[in-house]
Amino acid sequence: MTTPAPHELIPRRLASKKVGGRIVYYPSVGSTMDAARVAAELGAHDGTAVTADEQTRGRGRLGRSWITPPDSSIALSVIVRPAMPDLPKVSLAGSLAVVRAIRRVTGVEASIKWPNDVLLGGRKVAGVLVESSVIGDALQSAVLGIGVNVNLETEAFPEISPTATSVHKHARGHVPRRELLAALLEELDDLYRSMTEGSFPIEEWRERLETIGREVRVRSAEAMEEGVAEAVNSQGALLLRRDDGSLIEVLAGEVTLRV
Ligand code: BT5
Repeated sequence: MTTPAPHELIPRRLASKKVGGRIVYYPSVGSTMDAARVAAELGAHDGTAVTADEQTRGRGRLGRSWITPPDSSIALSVIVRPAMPDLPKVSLAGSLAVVRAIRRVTGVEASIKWPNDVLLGGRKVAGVLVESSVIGDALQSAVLGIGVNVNLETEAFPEISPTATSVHKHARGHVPRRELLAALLEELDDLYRSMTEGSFPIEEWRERLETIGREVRVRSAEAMEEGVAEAVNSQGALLLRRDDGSLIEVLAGEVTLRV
């Protein structure tokens, strides 16, 4: 009997202690978010990672869709159970881990568009989504979802081609997904540990933010606000200086540059 070769995506060896300690792989799945949520409800360990070669119903925030065709992307969902006050940092860890992993594997420097898009050359190369399950005041579990376009030919998808990019276009050629996934899991492991130890590197995340100091328009679930993106606080919330001089804190939303 022969042992099947490990799939192209699955890392052979990881330095991680927690994140990626177990990896569940699907050739094709609706969304890794749903598969991870079910696994979390069944008691999967903290740090369990769910990944897929293809998603047929990949999703973004607020019901938007996330395109994940086969052989082209990383689709990853990680089960985490942080202390409730650390929950906002989970998505910051996601975007910072993507920046670090891309740098480690390709030497290319990505930036972050608040709150959590990862950009290369001003276009979106990765997106981050956190879904949590709370009963009463208690956080049961959260799922950190990360989608990265690795070798995706974005031109084939007119709905995203004007705004999206893929790592391979900036790294001169095909990028090994297994290596990038391994780096991503290891960086997430490092950031998750620093979060639980109270030493999350918020400054490193801030330094990658390209939004600070710019005139922006922020659309959140509640309202549309305009002003100068002045800073982010220790939880990653955006501090926006409105035209009337007042300063407001925006927890989540959509940023466009004001022209
Ligand atoms: C996000 O949402 O950016 C979060 C995306 C999270 C995807 C991961 S993949 C693994 C896990 N499983 C899932 O089902 N989801 C997570 P948002 O900020 O709402 O951005 C969504 C918008 O990005 C869409 O409306 C499109 O305009 C655009 N978009 C969709 N697919 C894209 C892609 N592959 N690359 C770049 N932009 C894309």
